[in-house]
Amino acid sequence: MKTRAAVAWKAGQPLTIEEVEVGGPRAGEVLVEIRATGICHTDYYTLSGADPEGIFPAILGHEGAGVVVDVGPDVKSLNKDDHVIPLYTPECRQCKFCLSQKTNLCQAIRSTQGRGLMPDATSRFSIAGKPVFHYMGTSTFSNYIVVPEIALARIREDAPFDKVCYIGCGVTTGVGAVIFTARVEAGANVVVFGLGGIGLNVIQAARMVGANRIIGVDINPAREAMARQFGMTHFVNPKAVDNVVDHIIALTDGGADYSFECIGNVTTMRQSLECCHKGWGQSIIIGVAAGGEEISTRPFQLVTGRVWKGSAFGGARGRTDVPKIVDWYMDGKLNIDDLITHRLTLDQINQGFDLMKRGESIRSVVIY
Ligand code: NAD
Ligand code: DAO
Ligand code: ZN
Repeated sequence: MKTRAAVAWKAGQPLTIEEVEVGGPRAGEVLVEIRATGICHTDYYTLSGADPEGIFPAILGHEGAGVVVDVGPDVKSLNKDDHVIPLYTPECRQCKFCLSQKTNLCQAIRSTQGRGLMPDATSRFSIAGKPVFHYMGTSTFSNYIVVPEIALARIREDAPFDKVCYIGCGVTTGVGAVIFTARVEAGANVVVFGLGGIGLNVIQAARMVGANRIIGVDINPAREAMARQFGMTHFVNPKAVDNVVDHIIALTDGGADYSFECIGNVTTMRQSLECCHKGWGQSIIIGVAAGGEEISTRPFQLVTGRVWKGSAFGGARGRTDVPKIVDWYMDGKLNIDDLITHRLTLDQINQGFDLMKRGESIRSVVIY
């Protein structure tokens, strides 16, 4: 069949809207009509050329929601008309990683997904007979996609696509980092570096679990008002203080119990560790730094009890946890609506990237 999709032909160039051929679902695969997709910083990271794994031409996008149109042979857990969120971190429930219960990083399809291909090492997308690569196993900038069954979370049918698409990445990444990775407890002091589409979700989850002080750090003063609405108690603009680490240590009576880096900058990653409380403070790295970047600190920071950890997709096991996060939104425990600042058509998708680059949007959502 044919679909409309925004194609990334080359790093650094705007996407163009094309008619793309989509092959039907093969064994274990599902054809999904994407109804809405968010535009995340990671799509920009890949499009910019900073992503060492970036492959072109490709159909980007990894934050979607839609409806099952057709299922291939051997698909057992999904049927036509089911509502789904595609998962760039799948959950096969059978690989060593899934069975360990220690990580959400299922490896069942990792090697082909990382090469922009389906598990049988081919692409379902083509233009004029030439293959176009998948992206993160999802490619939600296409109206129709083919996805392995293990990379789809089935969600309730009353959840609005134009809101819950954001659970496909940003909401789950921020909320999950607090709940699944750090397991922040009530009364903890939390510091969040970067108050964008991820950081604001860290903030609302910290409030949800009953954190005490929630300190937000951002160089964009326009982020303060929204962050306060989501639960931030103190704002720090690094440009307005002498030393951001000393400032946070003073604000938190010795340092953060938990800090979250939601920028992707190795300098703020160091600050995020070093503002943690001696003996127990944990720094969770969420931001993705450019290829080749390295982090550093004095090892004594770790010897004296601070912990450096990372979190991918919030530590969430997608098929298990994403439907729960949809319930939290539908029950009013999470605010997604106010984070979606712009709604666009597919033809306007490059405007979404421009808004993000100028720091004017939190989330732009493309509605098909
Ligand atoms: P965003 O652009 O919406 O937000 C980033 C925020 O950081 C902005 O408000 C910006 O003003 C602020 N900022 C930039 N430089 C700063 C500095 N030096 N000091 C303080 N604040 C600064 O981005 P986002 O969508 O929230 O994504 C944040 C990061 O998370 C990106 O690196 C993205 O690739 C990554 N990410 C990681 C995962 C994961 O699973 N680990 C998932 C999605 C996104
Ligand atoms: O299993 O090696 C692996 C890859 C896991 C990918 C996790 C991606 C999380 C960070 C990228 C940001 C996604 C939007
Ligand atoms: Zn697995």
